[in-house]
Amino acid sequence: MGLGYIGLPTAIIAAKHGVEVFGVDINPKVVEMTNAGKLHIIEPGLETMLREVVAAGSLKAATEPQVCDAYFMVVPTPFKGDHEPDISFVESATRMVAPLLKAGDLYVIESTSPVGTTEKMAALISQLRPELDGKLFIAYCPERVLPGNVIHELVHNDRVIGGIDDASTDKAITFYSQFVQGTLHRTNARTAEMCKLTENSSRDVQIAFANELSMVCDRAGINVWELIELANKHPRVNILQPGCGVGGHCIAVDPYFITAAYPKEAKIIAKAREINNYKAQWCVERIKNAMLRFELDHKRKPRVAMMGLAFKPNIDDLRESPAKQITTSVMQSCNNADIMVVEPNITEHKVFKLTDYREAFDRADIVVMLTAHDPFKTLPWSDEKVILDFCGIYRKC
Ligand code: SAJ
Repeated sequence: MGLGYIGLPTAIIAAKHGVEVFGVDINPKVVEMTNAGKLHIIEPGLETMLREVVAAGSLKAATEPQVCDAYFMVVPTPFKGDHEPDISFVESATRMVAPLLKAGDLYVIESTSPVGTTEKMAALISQLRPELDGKLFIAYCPERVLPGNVIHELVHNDRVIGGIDDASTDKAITFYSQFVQGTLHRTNARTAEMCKLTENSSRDVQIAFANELSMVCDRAGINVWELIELANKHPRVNILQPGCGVGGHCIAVDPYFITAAYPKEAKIIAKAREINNYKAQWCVERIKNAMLRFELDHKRKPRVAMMGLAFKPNIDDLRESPAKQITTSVMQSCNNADIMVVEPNITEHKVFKLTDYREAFDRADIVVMLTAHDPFKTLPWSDEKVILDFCGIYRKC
C-alpha cells in the first residue's frame, strides 16, 4: 500500500526476488507509470529493474488492493498542526485492506510511525474484523534506506522487526528474509517504532551540533570545515557536516513524533529541531545582508545565484527542503531583485524559473551555495564574486 520513495523500490526488489507483488497507490498516474515500467521517482538503477519485473508479470499496480497473503503499509506519515503526527494515511490504507484479510495473513506497517501505532491499527483491524482475532500476524518493520542508494540498502541493511507477539515477529522475519541479506533483528512493535524515530532523531541532533558550530565559528572567524576535519582526527569524535538546514521527509519530521508525545522528557531532540530550523533563517539573513552591502558598495542591485533546491546533494527531491525555503524567503523579501534559481536535477518547476548552473554562476555577483550537488564542485572559486558557501563546496568560509 503506497508506491512512493520507499514502497515502490520495496515492491520492485521483492518482485525481483520471486515474490508476486501487487502494488497499490491512490494516484492513478503513479499506477499507470508503474505498469508501463516507468519510474515516477529518481533512483539510480531502479528503472531497469522495474521494467524487468513488470515484463515478467511479477509486479502489477492498481489504485485498489486485491486479496493477497501479506499487506505492507508504506504510506506517508506527515505532521499536522503544531507538529502532531498524522497517521491518517496508515489508517485509511488499513481500512482499505481490512475487508480482504483472511486467517494466516501478515499485516506490516513500514511507515515511520509514533509509538503505539501498530497496536492502534491492530485494534482497528480487530474492530473491523473481530472474527480474525488471534488469526493474523501483525508487525512493524521500518525501512532505513538512504535515497540515492536504495537498491543496495534495501537488500544489505539490517532491519528491526517488531511483532505484536512472537508469532507475528517470526512470520515477518520469514517474509523479509526472502530479499534482505542484512540481519533481521527481532523485538516488539513499540521498540521497533521507537527505534526508527531514535535513528533519525540521533542524526538530527548530530547535524544540529554541526550547524550550531558553524554559527559559532562564523562569529569567531574560524573556518568550520577545517575545524570539524581537525576535531574528527580524535579517535572518538565524529562530527557531521553543517548545511543550510535539515530537510527531507524523515529527519526534519520524525523527531517531532517523539517531542509531540513526550514533550517534558525530549529536550535535546526538541532543541535540535529548533537549531536546524533556525539555521535556514540564519542563512536568509546572511544572504539579505550580503545583497544590501553589495547595493551600498556598487550603487546597483546584485545578481544573485541560488545554487540548489533539493534537500540534499545529487537528488531531485524538494520535500521539506531548506534550500527551497531559503530561496522562497529571499525572493519574497527582495521581490525586485535579480535572482537566478538553479537545480540541475530537475528540468522545470512550477514556481521557480530554472537557470543552468554555469550560466547562473557566471552572471552572478553573489553566489549562494545551498546544496552540494556534484556539478557545483566544478565551478572555480572567484574573488570577484561574493560567495556564501553554506554547504561546504569550497570549504573556505
Ligand atoms: N545533512 C546535513 N549534514 C550532514 C548530513 C545530512 O546537513 O552531515 C542534511 C542533508 O543535507 C539533508 C538532511 O540532513 O537536508 C537529511 O539527509 P540525510 O542524508 O541525513 O538523510 P535522509 O533524510 O535522506 O535519510 C534518512 C536516513 N536516516 C539516517 O541516516 C539515520 C535513512 O537511513 C532513513 O531511511 C531515512 O532518513 C528515512 O526514510 O527515515
